[in-house]
Amino acid sequence: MRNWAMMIGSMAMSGLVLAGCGGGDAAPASSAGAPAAAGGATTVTATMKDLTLAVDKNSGKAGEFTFKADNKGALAHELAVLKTDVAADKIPQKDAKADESTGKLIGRTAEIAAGKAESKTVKLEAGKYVLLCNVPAHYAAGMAVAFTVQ
Ligand SMILES: [Cu+2]
Repeated sequence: MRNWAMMIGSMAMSGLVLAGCGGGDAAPASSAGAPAAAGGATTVTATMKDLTLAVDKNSGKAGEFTFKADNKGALAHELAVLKTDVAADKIPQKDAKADESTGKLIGRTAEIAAGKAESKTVKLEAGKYVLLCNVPAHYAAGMAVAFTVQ
């Protein structure tokens, strides 16, 4: 967690001060202005570059997940959570994008400018998901990763 100090700062700002929480995975971290539900949310950090997408974990237990999308690239990116059994690199494409209608879109961030980060909290049931950036041509370039919920 390289942004630990930053997250502590934003949690303090939003009043989410941890009291004796020992669980690294369960820390309700989020960007300022979008506090995660208290307790229990699994935080997944997605780091985006031009044009890659990497996550600090690729699975978790059913429940609330806070995806923190950190855009370290020079282009604008987004993070979408799609429920699908299709492999991350095999989603059919339409108009230079992954065809989200082939799965179930659970949520997405707004488009994130270069150097910015945005968090999205969603509730996920057990199953297979793909995390992707669906800015035109970015999915085809490889901005997608599999995510499993147990
Ligand atoms: Cu992108």
